[in-house]
Amino acid sequence: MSKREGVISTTPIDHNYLKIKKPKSIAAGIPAATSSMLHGIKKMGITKTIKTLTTINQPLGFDCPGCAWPDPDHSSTFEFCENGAKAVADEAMKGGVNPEFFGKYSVQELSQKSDFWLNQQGRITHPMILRKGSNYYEKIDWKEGFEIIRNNIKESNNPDKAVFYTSGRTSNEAAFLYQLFVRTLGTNNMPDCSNMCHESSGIALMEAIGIGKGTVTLDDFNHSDLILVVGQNPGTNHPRMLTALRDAKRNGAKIININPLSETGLVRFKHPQDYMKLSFGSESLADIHLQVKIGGDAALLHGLIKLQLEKNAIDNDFIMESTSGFDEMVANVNSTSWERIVRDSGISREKINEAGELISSSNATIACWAMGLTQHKNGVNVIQEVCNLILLGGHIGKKGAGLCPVRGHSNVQGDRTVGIWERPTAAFLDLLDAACGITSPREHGVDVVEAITKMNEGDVDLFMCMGGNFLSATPDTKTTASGLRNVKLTVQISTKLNRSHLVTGDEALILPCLGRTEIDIQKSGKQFVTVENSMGIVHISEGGLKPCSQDIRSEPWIVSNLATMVLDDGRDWSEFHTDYNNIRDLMSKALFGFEDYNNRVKNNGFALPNPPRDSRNFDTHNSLANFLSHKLPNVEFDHDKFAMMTIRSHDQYNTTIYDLHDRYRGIHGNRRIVLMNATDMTKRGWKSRQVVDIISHFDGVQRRSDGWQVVAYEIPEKNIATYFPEANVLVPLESTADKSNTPTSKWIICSLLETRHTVSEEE
Ligand SMILES: Nc1nc2c(c(=O)[nH]1)N[C@H]1C(S)=C(S)[C@@H](COP(=O)(O)OP(=O)(O)OC[C@H]3O[C@@H](n4cnc5c(=O)[nH]c(N)nc54)[C@H](O)[C@@H]3O)O[C@H]1N2
Ligand SMILES: Nc1nc2c(c(=O)[nH]1)N[C@H]1C(S)=C(S)[C@@H](COP(=O)(O)OP(=O)(O)OC[C@H]3O[C@@H](n4cnc5c(=O)[nH]c(N)nc54)[C@H](O)[C@@H]3O)O[C@H]1N2
Ligand SMILES: [Mo]
Repeated sequence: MSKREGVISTTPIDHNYLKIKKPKSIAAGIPAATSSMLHGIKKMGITKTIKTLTTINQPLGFDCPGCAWPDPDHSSTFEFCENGAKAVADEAMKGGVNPEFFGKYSVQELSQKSDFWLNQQGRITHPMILRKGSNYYEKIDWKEGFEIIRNNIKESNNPDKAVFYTSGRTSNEAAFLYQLFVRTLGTNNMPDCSNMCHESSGIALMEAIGIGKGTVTLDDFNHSDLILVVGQNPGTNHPRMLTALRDAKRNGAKIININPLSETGLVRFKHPQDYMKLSFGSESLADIHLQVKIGGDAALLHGLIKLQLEKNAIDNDFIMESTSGFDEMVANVNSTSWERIVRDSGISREKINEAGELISSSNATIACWAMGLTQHKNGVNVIQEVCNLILLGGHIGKKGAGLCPVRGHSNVQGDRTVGIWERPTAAFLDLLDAACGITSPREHGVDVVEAITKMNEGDVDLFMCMGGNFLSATPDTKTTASGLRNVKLTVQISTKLNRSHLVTGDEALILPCLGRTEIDIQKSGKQFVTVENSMGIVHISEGGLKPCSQDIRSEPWIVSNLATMVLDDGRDWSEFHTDYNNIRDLMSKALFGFEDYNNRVKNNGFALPNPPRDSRNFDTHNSLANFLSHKLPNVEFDHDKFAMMTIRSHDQYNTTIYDLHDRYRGIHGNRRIVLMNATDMTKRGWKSRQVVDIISHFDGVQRRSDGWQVVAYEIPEKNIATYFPEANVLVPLESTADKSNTPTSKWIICSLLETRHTVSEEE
């Protein structure tokens, strides 16, 4: 097995420059609008910028690859946000990562560049191969690439030794074909980014309400009295959600923000379009900020539930008719003392009372959440506590109310709906098998964490990724790297260069694909694809820009050609890429809720069935909504340590680094930052810019990362925050959420050591 000498797996420190400003109090507005235009113009030129920004999220345009937040029904003007525009501009870059580029830089040299630099080089233009023992990628043609994959699968002769990852940008059509290919091959080894993202939400909701998805529509925000935003930073990660929150407020709703950080977007918001109407005032959003300690949400929720019970602010009819487990839930919550609630949550009794008051007086409450809840050991449990609070008031299946997990990747929900799942249900497989004439394996496959373990055990011959950046997105970067190096062949279907192209198996392929923004022409003509947003609405996405290279292919084309080469299953796979209508026709038969798919999706799209939302029906084991209450997690740790959360800056899309700033938090030019409470710093005699090394502790094992600068920040004492993916080297592989196996990226126990070397004030 070849280990390429000198190839490193973590992001190197590129410089020590750091400028600290006051965190912003207003999100969006003119700086956001100019920032999106500038990003666009820098990366794709003026004409392309205007063309691109005017076709995002339009009925006839493409779905924004930025996030899964839904579009308003009548998007007559620009419906984009700063970060959506950045995502689009980033995809629309020129094809700089071409065979000449790969001739110039060895894999070893590339691995020593920063993530920011790698992304700046542009789009990948040709299929490339890294041959065994070689340090340079070489051009290869598509057919030879597919043959190499086929040979690997034939030699391995065991489908369970192949693992197929999916990131969440892949269209419904490509994802459906991909899972059909993988199941025909004979395995359910389909880990996906969801395993690290909203898996906890899916499991929690499935047990509680019988569907692993949220129950609100965008319109519900206009009819809501109260919106809880828990563990989510919409100003950066779902900026278009701020418009929905603003409109909700204009209609009289209140907003409660539950977060260890106040997060600019939730403080005040200024819609970029308002400038065009010459209205310059900003609007405040959150009415109450509950500055919970990291991991303190379960305690807080017990407190809020206690208050509803005390005030008898509960929907007795709904509870009697449609739910189960109420008495057990009440007994459990009553056994939690107020002392414990205040201590674990870090929030005073008065503040909790204030929030409890708003909740009890609301007739229609929506609860939104994201990674601040899912990426904890009790991720599933704490989301079920959110469900308890919502069920208690009957805030489900009625206007203006419901549960709203806010998804990340723009089609992560759709990918799961069409079958990207390592643990498919028997009902899903039965229908798939009947419609497609295959016999899918019934044994569950591996998720992300299990895949890494399997690689490290030498049990993976082929590791293929439909998008994403597996090395950097996963926990425990060094363990993941050693796993990847243990694989015979790694294959990345990608748009942009990333670290997963550099830390590879013995042999590695890069198969470059079209992005969402690009025109996709196949034999029958121009094609469109379909996606599902965070609220279960399925609609069309059609790119309008010229592809960055003639040698890249669409994801459906890649999968159907690969299947033709690898499988001998008697199916004519070529009809799928010739005309995507053929894929959708098969999906109509093979998937629940997709009847007459082609017609319905062409007709403005449609909402997938959602029994709790549509009819207050719950497809659970007892056909009732279930109160599921849990003992509080232990959030105690040694007095000299910290609980660390790893979060996103304003200038990144997951592992893609657009720039080195985090404007809303006042951080400029550097990402190796530890946000820390000033009191904790004073106790140690530290000032901002103190350089520290971070050591994480789990199960007696220490992981270390050197050279981070401390910045004083409004964060609870004993809590710190660092950026993902630089900090992933510190996230223990074995530290995962119960039931969902999601890495606990928001709960890493660390100590900080003063480094001897210091950095200059500003360079
Ligand atoms: N521009 C941009 N947009 C994106 C992405 C991106 O990287 N860039 N990523 C996309 C993806 S895949 C996803 S999943 C989403 C992620 O969207 P978010 O979930 O908003 O992303 P994170 O930065 O992980 O932020 C988590 C938030 O939870 C808070 N938090 C952390 N721990 C706790 C806790 O214990 N309790 C509470 N109450 N809060 C806590 C943090 O302070 C932070 O505000 O965004 C999507 N959209
Ligand atoms: N510590 C820590 N770790 C985390 C998180 C965290 O909060 N903290 N968040 C987790 C979450 S929520 C998620 S979702 C994962 C994200 O994990 P991934 O989805 O694996 O990572 P991304 O960075 O989104 O993937 C970026 C790459 O996708 C490719 N790409 C972009 N668009 C397309 C396309 O249209 N098609 C194809 N085929 N490829 C494309 C590009 O090559 C790009 O380099 O990370 C997780 N990891
Ligand atoms: Mo995500």
